[in-house]
Amino acid sequence: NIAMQNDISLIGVPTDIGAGARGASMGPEALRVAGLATVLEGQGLSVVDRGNLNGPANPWQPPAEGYRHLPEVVAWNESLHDAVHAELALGRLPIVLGGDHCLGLGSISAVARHCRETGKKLRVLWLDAHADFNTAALTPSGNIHGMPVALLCGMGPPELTGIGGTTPAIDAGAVRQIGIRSVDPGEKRLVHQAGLEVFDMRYIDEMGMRHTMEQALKGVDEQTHLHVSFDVDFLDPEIAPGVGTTVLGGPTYREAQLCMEMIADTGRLASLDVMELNPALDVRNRTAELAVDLIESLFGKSTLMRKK
Ligand code: 6HN
Ligand code: MN
Ligand code: MN
Ligand code: MN
Repeated sequence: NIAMQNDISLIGVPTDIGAGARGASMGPEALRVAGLATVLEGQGLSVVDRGNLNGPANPWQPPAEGYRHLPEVVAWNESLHDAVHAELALGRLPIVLGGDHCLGLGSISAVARHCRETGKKLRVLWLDAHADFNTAALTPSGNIHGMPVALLCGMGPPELTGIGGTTPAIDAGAVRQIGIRSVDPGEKRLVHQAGLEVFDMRYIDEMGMRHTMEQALKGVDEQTHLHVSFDVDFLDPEIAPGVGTTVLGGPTYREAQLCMEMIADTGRLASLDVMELNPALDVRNRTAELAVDLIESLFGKSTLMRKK
């Protein structure tokens, strides 16, 4: 792990503006209460909590022309983009405490901009039950948390796809999706059309998490900026009930641990999103504690010292 940045910045983004259920706005505080900073410090990292960003309240309106809360989603993502970019420019490793997954747009557009500025090669691991690859024409809900990957790939309204100044913000080839098990019919066609590399649950069932992660991490080297966008609904709802859009049949505790450990082993993790945690739906902060436990592994905790 010698390559990994030691200075961590926590950025809370208390909003559920892109979600279909209220409550992800409480995610940042639940992660803090579950001990995130202390656990990272226990890994020898230096942690600064930047507190929470501010943004518009959730007006809880129905979708308009395929998007729910478009202007508010723009405002939150612009401010997150600036915050993440500022941390990266300081040479720090930002952890975004969501908030719903529409915030992946602001976060990853900033990471991509930083990669363009520094000549780094971007790899995004998208850990999720969902592909989040909808557009206004395809979405069954209008909820923008179902769209961030498509937005990053340049599909959507310019006020969102242009955040960070370059459209598309990323190339679809930079993304590896893992744990996918719920994709809407139109969204499925677009995933194929864009050539997104998806390791869905069927793949993980048949090939195992170890082989899956070997494939997803293939090509990651010393020039790579590795970004993990961790939607907590990636996990099986049996162990992670505190999310708004549960889907049966996700990775078990051991599979999720292995996933995190294999990412840690690359030593290339350079930014992280923790999204969709919904304390209003959780049971005694159990899902937040599980997320923190997995993040500990992502930052290198292993059961025994291992020679590398
Ligand atoms: N998430 N595909 C569904 C939709 O409404 O577009 C669900 C999206 C869930 C998004 O969990 O980040
Ligand atoms: Mn998601
Ligand atoms: Mn999801
Ligand atoms: Mn752990």
